[in-house]
Amino acid sequence: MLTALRQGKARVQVSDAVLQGDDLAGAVGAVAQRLKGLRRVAVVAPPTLEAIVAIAGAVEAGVTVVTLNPQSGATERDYVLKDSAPDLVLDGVDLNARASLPDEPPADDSPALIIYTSGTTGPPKGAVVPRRAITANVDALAEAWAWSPEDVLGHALPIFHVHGLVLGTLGPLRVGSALHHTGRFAPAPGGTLYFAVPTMWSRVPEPAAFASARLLVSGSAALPVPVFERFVAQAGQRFAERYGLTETLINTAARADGDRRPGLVGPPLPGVEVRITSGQGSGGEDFTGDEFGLVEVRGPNVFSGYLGNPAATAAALAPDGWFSTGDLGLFEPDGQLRIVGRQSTDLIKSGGYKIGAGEIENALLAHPAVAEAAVIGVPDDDLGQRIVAIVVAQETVEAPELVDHVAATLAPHKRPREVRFVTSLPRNQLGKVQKKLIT
Ligand code: MLC
Ligand code: AMP
Repeated sequence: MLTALRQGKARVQVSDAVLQGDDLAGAVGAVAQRLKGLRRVAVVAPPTLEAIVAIAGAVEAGVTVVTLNPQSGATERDYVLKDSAPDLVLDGVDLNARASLPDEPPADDSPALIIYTSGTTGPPKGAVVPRRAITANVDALAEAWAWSPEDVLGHALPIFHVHGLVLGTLGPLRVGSALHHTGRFAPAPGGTLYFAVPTMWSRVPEPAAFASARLLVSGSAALPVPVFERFVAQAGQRFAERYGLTETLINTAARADGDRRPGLVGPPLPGVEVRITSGQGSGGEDFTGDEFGLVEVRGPNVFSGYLGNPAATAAALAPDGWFSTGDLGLFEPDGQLRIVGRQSTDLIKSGGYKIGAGEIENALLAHPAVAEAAVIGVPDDDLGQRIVAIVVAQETVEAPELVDHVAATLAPHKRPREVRFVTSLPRNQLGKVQKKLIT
């Protein structure tokens, strides 16, 4: 799968640490030889050379990788490890070890990654991403963006999610472009191609610093139009926006040689089918023209299901291969997709992370001072949406204590940015919280 790495043509730099060529292939080979024969490993994945070598080694050994957010709290970590039951948890590897890479496992339906992604209620689900999804998607993106070994890819994304992992880590190891993970998001020396979430792009103090790049890519959440226009004016750059999900990897992308317009996420990638429906699944009426509806996707990029959760898989993935994204969108006359919103208000996108309201509500309810809790996403200039918790307390408690409780039990990015105390939550006659009445 990681073709360039196998050919000794990959280069990875994380902050000031570099590993390249045969040294990189040898270090990955040493991990692969150590893991060979195992079924599944969990890798603690901070953005480090060690974690990149660990993930690449497992992937090349044909072992399924469960990626762990290094900042996950005990509740989240315990859940993921119990649910995925790995043979081993890998937290750091020896970068000085060298061995040859084992024969490449066939690029088929065998699972390469299990990535945990939030749903509307309950704990996150493990999306099983097969090897063919990764190879097909990286190759389609390479074609769309003219991504080549000549590129130097710069990013600062977390490497436990699709954006920073499949596109930002496995991508360059397959394509052969150098990878420079900068730690904090900033221009990389000689950088030609950049991947980032809208929050990172909107925080860039001097867009002109990216003027010499070949292509700037934004994704994982909607890029605000003013940010797009600021980069046009100050850097002469028009972003290529692309649209994806953990379950499908990337579905549509503006092309390097195509029309790149604010608010549009491009046409479908080669080999990917995208349709807009009324939401009735494969039996539903397909929408055409300027109506918006539910976005559905089919292709080799689509996952194989949620780990150990056939009911959730069946609810999202039809037997004929169409995956229901839960996003609302429409096709522009020129064939580019516009995402206009999401079906569920219980899925919050904050800083490019998808966060389920139910998971945070459950974490808050586990705090002894909390009697009732409702979590909503509120529009936010910096994060896209920010998490706000509405809480009915049964004991005296200060907001920072509840914020820290969520950060420590789940993960810091899931913490509420604001806590509002109320005496009761608005409920309907069946007792269901009416989030639309909370603003
Ligand atoms: C703050 N911190 C706390 C805390 N308060 N830690 C513990 N307890 C508390 N109460 C820490 C944080 O951990 C972090 O530490 C620092 O303070 C700042 O936190 P933040 O404000 O939450 O984050 P910030 O640094 O502002 O990050 C913004 C961001 C981040 C954009 C860099 O949200 C991000 O990396 N987003 C990328 C998400 C992503 O990759 N999504 C792709 C999903 S795949 P520290 O040490 O970390 O600085 C997908 C498919 C697709 O969507 O299409 O791509
Ligand atoms: P995740 O579950 O973290 O993979 O998030 C997937 C979701 O991110 C999608 O369902 C969309 O709602 C959102 N998303 C990804 N890319 C874009 C984009 N370019 N524009 C708007 N929303 C996006």
